Amino acid sequence: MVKVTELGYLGLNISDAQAWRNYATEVVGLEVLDEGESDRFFLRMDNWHHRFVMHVGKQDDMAYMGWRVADSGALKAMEQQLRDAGVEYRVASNEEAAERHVLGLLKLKDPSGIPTEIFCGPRIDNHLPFHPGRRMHGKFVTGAEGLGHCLIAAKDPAATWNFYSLLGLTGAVGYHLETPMGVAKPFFMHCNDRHHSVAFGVPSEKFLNHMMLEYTALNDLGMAHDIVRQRGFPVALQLGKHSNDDALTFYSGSPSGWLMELGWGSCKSQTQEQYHLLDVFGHGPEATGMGLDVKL
Ligand code: MBD
Ligand code: FE
Repeated sequence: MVKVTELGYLGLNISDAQAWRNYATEVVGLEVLDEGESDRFFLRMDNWHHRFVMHVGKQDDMAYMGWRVADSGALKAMEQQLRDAGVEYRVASNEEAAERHVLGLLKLKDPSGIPTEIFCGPRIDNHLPFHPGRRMHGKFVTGAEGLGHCLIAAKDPAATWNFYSLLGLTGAVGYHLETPMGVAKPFFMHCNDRHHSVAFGVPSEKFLNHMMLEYTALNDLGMAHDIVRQRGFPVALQLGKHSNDDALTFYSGSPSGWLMELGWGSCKSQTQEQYHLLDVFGHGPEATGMGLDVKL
């Protein structure tokens, strides 16, 4: 069986380009790369040409998720795997692959309709080392662990689990959580050392509930938190430590409404299932109505 190796890139539809440029650089520490295209700019977090394509328009939601496989042979084998499972996909044209700065690309949809891309051969610009948008003590955790994780909408969690399992991810229910709408039982799935690359099973109106980016240095999480507080960005869940991945994180509202979970200190993915009722400490609720009104 072929497996994806990492969550490699995200496409994001955004309506306020200037707000995002400021937030991404001055709060999070990402680097803006503008190649003069009128409808988009890029965000970098390491030496990849980009990790985020910011599509400027009228909407605010995730546009697509890019899952990497090792090479063109693995991409061919993934095609067979999708065909055997009866999952529709399309081999992208050379122009479409070039648009993503990758060597090979498939396009399909997950069971909730989230545009999904499977690719090999990303462009890595080692001649253009990552330059953070604000001072940073360390870096972002990427490498073999991909860009971070996303909590996404899943209309049918069982079908969603089947789909991401077919892509090669592994995982299970990680919590039983109290919400205003009853008990949520979110799934957490991984494809490398990162504890989880995708999670779902919390009611979400948008494709994207939150994305999590991880700092190597605790000081950078502290700085992000200071800047969020100084500038008065809404905080949905205060600083706290998750029970499943051990990460110290907080959730602030992005200029697009979805949450940004910024964190530090996550443990690696686990081989055995376990579930939790509550987090270790913190993650107290603050700004409500931002998609994560759960008791952690
Ligand atoms: C996470 O990253 C998360 O977003 C939630 C809700 C619970 C555990 C880990
Ligand atoms: Fe998360």
